[in-house]
Amino acid sequence: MTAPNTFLWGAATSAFQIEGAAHTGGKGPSIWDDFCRSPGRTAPDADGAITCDHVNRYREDVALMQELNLDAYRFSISWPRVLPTGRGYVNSEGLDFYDKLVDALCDAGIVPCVTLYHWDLPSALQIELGGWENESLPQLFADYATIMYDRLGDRVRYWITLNEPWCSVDGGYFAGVHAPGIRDRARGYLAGHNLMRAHGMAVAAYRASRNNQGAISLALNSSYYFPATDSREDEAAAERGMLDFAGWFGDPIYFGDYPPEMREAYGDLLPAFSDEDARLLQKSIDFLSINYYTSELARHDASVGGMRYRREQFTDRPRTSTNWAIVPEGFRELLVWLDRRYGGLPMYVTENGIALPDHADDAGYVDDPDRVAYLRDHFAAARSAMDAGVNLCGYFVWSLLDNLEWAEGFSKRFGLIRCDFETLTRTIKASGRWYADWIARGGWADNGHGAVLDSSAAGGER
Ligand code: GBH
Repeated sequence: MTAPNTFLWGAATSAFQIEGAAHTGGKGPSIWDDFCRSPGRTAPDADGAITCDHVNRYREDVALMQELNLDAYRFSISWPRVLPTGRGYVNSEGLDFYDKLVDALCDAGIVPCVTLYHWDLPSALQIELGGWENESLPQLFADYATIMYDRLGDRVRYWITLNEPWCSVDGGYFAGVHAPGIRDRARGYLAGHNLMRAHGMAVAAYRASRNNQGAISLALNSSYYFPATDSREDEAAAERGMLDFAGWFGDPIYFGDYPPEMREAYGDLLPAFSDEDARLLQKSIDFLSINYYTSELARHDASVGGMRYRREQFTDRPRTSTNWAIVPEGFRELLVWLDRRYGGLPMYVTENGIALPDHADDAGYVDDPDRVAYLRDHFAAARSAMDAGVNLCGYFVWSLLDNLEWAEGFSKRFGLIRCDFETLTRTIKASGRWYADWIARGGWADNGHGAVLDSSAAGGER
């Protein structure tokens, strides 16, 4: 893929977190609908039934995107809205919804970027087949993906197969705090393995489809690990941490296998890719897609099984509502690390943002200078990575609007736009206005960081 010559500034969301209409419109249940209904697994208010009611208000939301001057919008498709039981019967009302959304975006001049799987697996596939632990899931995912390529691929040029497989496994199978709520390392590595195989097959299906003119990737997430001390042991531990985090799913989609250090450390816990799997996975991304929120510390610890490091949190940093340390310089380091390891691919930041305890005034307006500062500092860190050679082509803020933060419920607000969950009224926050202005002024161009594009050659503003 050739890098587009226009930088895309966007915002991101996901289906379960904003759509609502969880039990209407012919949609089938997902593992997240089930998880939210299991007593004690989530915050009491965690419920996907209504959330932001985006299914019924998408036109208003697209108009708000225009007010924010967005070039692009990243959203996800709910697999069980399209295929209520995950396979077989197609719910045309669900497919029509995404078709209309893409049309509305195109009419508004906003580039759609589609994620096929942002964690909301059709319940039937979990109950009947055991979910991602079943080796037949990858083919079912590729079949579903093909339905979406066929229906939307004439207008959608940016595709992301899976959002953050690291989170699917860490939350869903290691910690058990996300659906399907399992706590078992071997089962987690197996689920992660089938997620990788699903990505490989879905990319092959894309490249074989009639609508294959766009670019496809997988959204990685990673903290950056700084060594806990400047000892050589901790420096090596931090590098192992990077392989364990970013490399776990980054290496397969670029090299076709897990990092050799992980294979050595985890042995039989990591399943083997067949030659066919490896062939499909190698170079299976046209661009790198990375979601970043925070950085952590790694300390050498031989008593920790596997990769022999201990994760620690920064103690000297301000923290967000989700209790993550704010470390913009780790963002720069992460982008550079990915660029070096994965051959200088074009890169998109597909999520970055902050949850804060917003306070709305009587008119619903939120003045959120800390969100502006977070974004400004992370934009600068990304720009500095570009100065170090990273070919960054776009940046999506998480999130367009306040939404359902998974098991944490509605209290963690990430939006550029406030959503009042009683009235469903949307109000652009100060950060949203700041972002609209940032985009209007050409991003970095007029903000003291130099121009991304040579403005004289491009004939003025972007
Ligand atoms: C993303 O997950 C999701 O894609 C999105 O749906 C979600 O709403 C958004 O972020 C905000 O959470 O947790 O102490 O190990 C990102 C989740 C955040 C997981 C940072 C790893 C590292 C610190 N990641 N986290 S910790």
